[in-house]
Amino acid sequence: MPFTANRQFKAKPRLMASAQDMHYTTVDGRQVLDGTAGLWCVNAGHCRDKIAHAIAQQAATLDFAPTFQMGHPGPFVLAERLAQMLPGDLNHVFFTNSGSESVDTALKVALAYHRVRGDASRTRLIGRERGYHGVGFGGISVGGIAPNRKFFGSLLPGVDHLPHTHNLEHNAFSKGQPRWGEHLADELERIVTLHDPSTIAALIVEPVAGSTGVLIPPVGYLERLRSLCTKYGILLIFDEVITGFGRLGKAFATDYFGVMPDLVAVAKGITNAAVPMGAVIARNGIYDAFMQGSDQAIELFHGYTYSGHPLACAAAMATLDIYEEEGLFERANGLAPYWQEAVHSLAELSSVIDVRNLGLVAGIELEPLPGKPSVRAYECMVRCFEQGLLIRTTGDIIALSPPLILEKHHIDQMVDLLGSVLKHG
Ligand code: PXG
Ligand code: PLP
Repeated sequence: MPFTANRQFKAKPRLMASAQDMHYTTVDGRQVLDGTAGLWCVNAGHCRDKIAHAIAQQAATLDFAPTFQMGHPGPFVLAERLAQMLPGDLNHVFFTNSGSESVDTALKVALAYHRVRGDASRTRLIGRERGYHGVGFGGISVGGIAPNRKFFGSLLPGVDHLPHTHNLEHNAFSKGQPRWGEHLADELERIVTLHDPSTIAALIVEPVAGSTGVLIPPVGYLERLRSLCTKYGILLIFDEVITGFGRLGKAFATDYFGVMPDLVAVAKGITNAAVPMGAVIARNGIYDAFMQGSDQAIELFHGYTYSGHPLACAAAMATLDIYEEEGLFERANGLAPYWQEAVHSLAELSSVIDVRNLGLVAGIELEPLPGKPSVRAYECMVRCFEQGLLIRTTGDIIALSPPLILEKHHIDQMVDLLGSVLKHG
């Protein structure tokens, strides 16, 4: 099993049998409120009819068409739609099947972009400590979660990392964006000076770091990264695998923060997780740089058998319809203040050392049990699951990221149950 204590799990499994809207039903017939939208991905709630029908119809009409030198209309229609959703000239889409593939695709496009423009010395990639960019070799190289890296050799060469922005001393219990930490973006200037700007291809960051335990960017920080990237000719990649499709109460983090990246990696919420899919969206200038020379030449030597799979395209179109028809991003935005106050009510518990939030995401950091890191949060997750709430934990941090269809009473229920488990076990 992925990222799971296999023997522990198999001794006492937690298995879901079905799901509808805000709830899972376990194999033993218990209802569990979904506090995590699956794994940050079921943004429209579970088993939506419209998506199920679209997939079924597509499977019966065109199951697959070859992707190399052939195609079908799905990805073109979906690409148009995504280009309209994304701001500015983020207009060109390359489809993948996961967030990890999106990250590898974005990094490869960035490297190739500089090369096709005759700037082939730009080969270095910059990530950030505690960053999660999936599990491909590119993603773990720019990623900054030590256990995800240390078992796997020397990774990609020529990678450097910014410091992370987490600081409890300055920022504990911030509501929304913390005020302290903008200056941490200036570390990019130090890295650029060390390696020389002419060697650096791209910087990749999660606008809000999710997997590592919900780290909200300080006020001004992303803006400063953008201006340094522009100053030094470095492409800025936003990994919006979690922040995309309404998590922050806007379609994308680029809208929320008003900061324009050059490339955006998405996955998860693009299909409401009903069929695996990811995508990379590039600005016009990047696309145009590849569309030079002979029109018989392949412009980008990259792609997957299942890029733009018909079932994924059908699921994505139906998902985007639901987001739009039900105004789910606006809904998330409207609920965010209530969500903020609710999750911050947990701050009074003695085991809680930080609460942080933005949009419909929250991180609740617990004081680790002496000598037993991660145990307190893991036990809390198990208790919550037994009592009917799904949460996600990483180390001693609890992450909440519910489907955007939730109601205020679901928020109350989540916070009450979690508070009670933290208090009484
Ligand atoms: N980038 C980001 C920012 C992600 O959050 C990926 C890339 C990789 O996507 P795939 O589809 O290859 O898993 C992710 C995925 C967690 C958790 O523990 C987070 C993710 C996946 C599974 C668990 O919070 N994020
Ligand atoms: N390995 C082999 C032997 C293959 O033939 C292919 C694709 O044709 C791959 C890996 C890559 O698979 P995918 O395109 O599904 O990523």
